[in-house]
Amino acid sequence: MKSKILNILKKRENEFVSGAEISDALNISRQAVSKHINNLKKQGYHIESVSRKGHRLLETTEMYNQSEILSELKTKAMGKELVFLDTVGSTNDYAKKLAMNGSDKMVVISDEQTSGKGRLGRHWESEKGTGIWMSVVLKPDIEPSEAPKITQIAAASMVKAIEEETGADIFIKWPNDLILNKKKVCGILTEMSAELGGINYVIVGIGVNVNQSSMPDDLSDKAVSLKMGLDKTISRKAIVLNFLQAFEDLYDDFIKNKSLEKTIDICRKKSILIDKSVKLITKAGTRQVQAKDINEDGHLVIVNEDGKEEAVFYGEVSVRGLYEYVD
Ligand code: BT5
Repeated sequence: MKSKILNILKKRENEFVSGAEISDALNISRQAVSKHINNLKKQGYHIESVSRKGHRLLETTEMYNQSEILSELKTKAMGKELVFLDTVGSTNDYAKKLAMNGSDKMVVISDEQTSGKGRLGRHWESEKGTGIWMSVVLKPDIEPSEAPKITQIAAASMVKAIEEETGADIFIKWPNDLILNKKKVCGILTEMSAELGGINYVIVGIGVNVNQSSMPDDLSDKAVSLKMGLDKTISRKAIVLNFLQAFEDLYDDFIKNKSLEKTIDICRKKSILIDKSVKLITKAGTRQVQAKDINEDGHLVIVNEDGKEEAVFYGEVSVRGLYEYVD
């Protein structure tokens, strides 16, 4: 309801809208209107309320919260159930607790993470008020072995989302990093709970560095924010909205039409690995190979030490000149 009131005030920004008009439009009491307006004020909205005139929104600075996102979200289902937190350990862990009872396509966003995590238990730096720290809960009826494709769908969707909003040229470092100016601007952590019968849920965690003015010393040679790269403040809300729309489109295409074509098209065009000599790091060891393609299943195609092609499902890749890696 708060987001509906916000929408009415936004459409008539700087104009007074009477409490009676809002209560008629939304079929709620005048007292309920006042209560919601007060809550919006507490959230930080600059709303002026004058008796016999009504309420007007004087907003200028951008707000990033649940009502803001829901009031503009146009997806069918993705993110319609949205949990927005001020602070949390990890949105992935929080989403996991809600996943069994929560709905498919539910989203958890936090303004800060105190123990954000990357793959293999690594730390993910998630400073307050600067980045997008978000997890999507999915309940797909697919084989567990297909779950890594969802990481590719998320990567392609986030490239689209950032490029649409900023005009920046973003690249994908298979399987889970997005790159701006040769440094990491976004990481994706896909976790899954599955049994023999199939998948219980998949959590796709996405971290985007948006408005940090600098990165911590230990990351400064490999990490960057959109603001640092583009020299301007970027709207986190706009990127979240773009992402949820793009992700819904590409994910539904995969689940309903069994098609990964649009996703792979983006992953190929935007790959920073194709045609490069790369170090492939897997549990079995480190290999120096040539990256050739991303295949239709989202696997990395490499030319191996014997000159033969191989599809790689999982691993880490390091590239000369990226993240300052020099052999
Ligand atoms: C990732 O792991 O890139 C996955 C990151 C996923 C973060 C999201 S935020 C929302 C959700 N909730 C969570 O708790 N996590 C997800 P990996 O490929 O393992 O990369 C981790 C490495 O990236 C670290 O070891 C650092 O070197 C580096 N790193 C840490 N924080 C970073 C940051 N903010 N930006 C860029 N690089 C970072």
